[in-house]
Amino acid sequence: QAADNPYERGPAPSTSSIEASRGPYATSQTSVSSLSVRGFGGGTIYYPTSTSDGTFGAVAISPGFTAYQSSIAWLGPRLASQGFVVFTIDTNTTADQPASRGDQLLAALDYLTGSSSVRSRIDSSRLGVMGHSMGGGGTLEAAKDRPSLQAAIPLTGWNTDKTWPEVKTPTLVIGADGDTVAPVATHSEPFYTSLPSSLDKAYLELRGATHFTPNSSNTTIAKYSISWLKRFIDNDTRYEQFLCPLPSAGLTIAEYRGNCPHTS
Ligand code: 9J3
Ligand code: ZN
Repeated sequence: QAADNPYERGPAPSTSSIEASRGPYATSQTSVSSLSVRGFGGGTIYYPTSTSDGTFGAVAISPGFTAYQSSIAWLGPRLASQGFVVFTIDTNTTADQPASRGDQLLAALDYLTGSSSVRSRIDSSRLGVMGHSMGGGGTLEAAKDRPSLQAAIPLTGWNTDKTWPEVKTPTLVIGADGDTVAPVATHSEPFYTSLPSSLDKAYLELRGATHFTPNSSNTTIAKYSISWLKRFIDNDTRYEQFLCPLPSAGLTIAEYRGNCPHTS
């Protein structure tokens, strides 16, 4: 790792390395029973198998309304193999609303860093949150409630609260151009616009995508999520090249907005 950044992990990235189905780290996984935790519904922890690179940042990910961790499971090994501890969770009930999902993401992070079997592998100062739909709404709630979080990524997020000026966490809002459940015009776009203009923030609108695009492997979601998590959880400026200058619209991106250069 570079002497000037103690948090940098893994080799120098390239477009192909962030688009690959797996990153440089072999991963393991362990399941967490709902019976053994309070405040969320258990889940699966994916983590780099080796301990020789030191500790890693960590990310908790919530599914959406009526859904289980299986709906976001692809992100576990995809992100962990790039050098993160990733906790895909179940919620207490599949009907839990976004504010509750936000609390549950934070409870999952507290479990991960405080009592889980992988706690010694994690740098508890470098944490992030992600989620799909109401879990994306919960991602914004978690960031609002815990400004020490280093990165937040709502995926086709859904929330009745459209305004997020309180957020201090660098946030990448990912929407889908064909979403009829959480249309970008009434969800992701106002979420993005209402975040502070001084915040490191970005809006990625997927082209040819639906509300459920984040429920299976997607290279565009993966490459920009990896870049955002690396840039803001690990302070790894080697990934800035994929975020600034802003990516252009094209085959898989309908629109991309953001503020460059990044300030944190
Ligand atoms: O988590 C989601 O998919 C939220 C979208 C939804 O169905 O909200 C209706 C109450
Ligand atoms: Zn608000």
